[in-house]
Amino acid sequence: MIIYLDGKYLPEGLAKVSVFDHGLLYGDGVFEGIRAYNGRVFRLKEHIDRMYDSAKTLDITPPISKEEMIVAICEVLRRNKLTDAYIRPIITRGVGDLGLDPRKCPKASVIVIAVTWGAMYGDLYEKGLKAVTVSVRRNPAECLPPNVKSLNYLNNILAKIEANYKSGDEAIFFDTNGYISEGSGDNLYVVKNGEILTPHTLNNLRGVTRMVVLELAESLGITVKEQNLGYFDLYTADELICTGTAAEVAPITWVDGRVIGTGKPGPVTRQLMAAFTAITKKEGYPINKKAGAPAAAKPKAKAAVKKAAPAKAKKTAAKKK
Ligand code: PXG
Repeated sequence: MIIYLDGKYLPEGLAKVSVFDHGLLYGDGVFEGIRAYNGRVFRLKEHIDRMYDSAKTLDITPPISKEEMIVAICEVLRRNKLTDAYIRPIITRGVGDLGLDPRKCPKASVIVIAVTWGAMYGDLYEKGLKAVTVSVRRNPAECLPPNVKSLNYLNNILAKIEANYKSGDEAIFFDTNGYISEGSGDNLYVVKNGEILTPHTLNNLRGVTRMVVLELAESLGITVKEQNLGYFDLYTADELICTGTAAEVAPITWVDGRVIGTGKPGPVTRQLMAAFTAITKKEGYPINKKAGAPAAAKPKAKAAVKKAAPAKAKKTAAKKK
């Protein structure tokens, strides 16, 4: 596996970060989860924009531009010969000392990992997920805005731990006001009387998949309302849906012992699942240079020059012979 780390494309075993990196010491950094389908990176620009916005909120200056990040992502996919993949770009605060002060970290670090990762929930796309509400509340915006996709996922991990103990496939978070927020790694939607109801995005992550699903719902003529939702809406929903890059579009058919709707993925969920699969097949930023993706700039050019020199020398030697 080839990993991008601070300008270099390295084998997995050599891609190492410092123990003084504030990403490790304090969860001080940001990340994204992006998928590529069939040779194209889905909604790449939206993910990169969100990552740079998360970095800006945390006052981290990325050492490379958005364009350079896109080149690094495509190059990692090409070097690993991946056409369908889950991509994890990370920007950490970088190396500092053991103190908190970010001024001790002169340069942020960038990592890009890409792996093969199929459907996250396997047969649950047909059966539906069992979800459980959890007692841990989503970080309120006044403490750490859930819109920031930071490397500190302890709030989400606590939710996941609780869901695991309660044998739930996914956790459902409430915010500190008692409104539904999101899942541990996905956005949530209630379907009621043919309409989609979903929380506004102050108490959750502005999901890229959420944006796509709302566009798809509009094109399918399904009304979407962004509003506060509570336990009542959850338990009495006709259908429940969760969406995320990893989860894609998935039905929830059971919450805290209550069967949702018929107990099977409902018609609105199925429509959205099909529309989502279709859009991922036809849209996206091409990984392959020939199809329009930019070539890796400086690091690759340098390597090419270095390789070219001995090749020339060989030719000359051959001529001499
Ligand atoms: N909310 C949270 C808290 C997330 O972490 C989403 C919503 C969906 O956002 P996108 O843009 O992907 O539609 C996420 C997604 C996992 C996992 O294992 C999920 C995410 C990141 C890492 C792992 O489910 N983020």
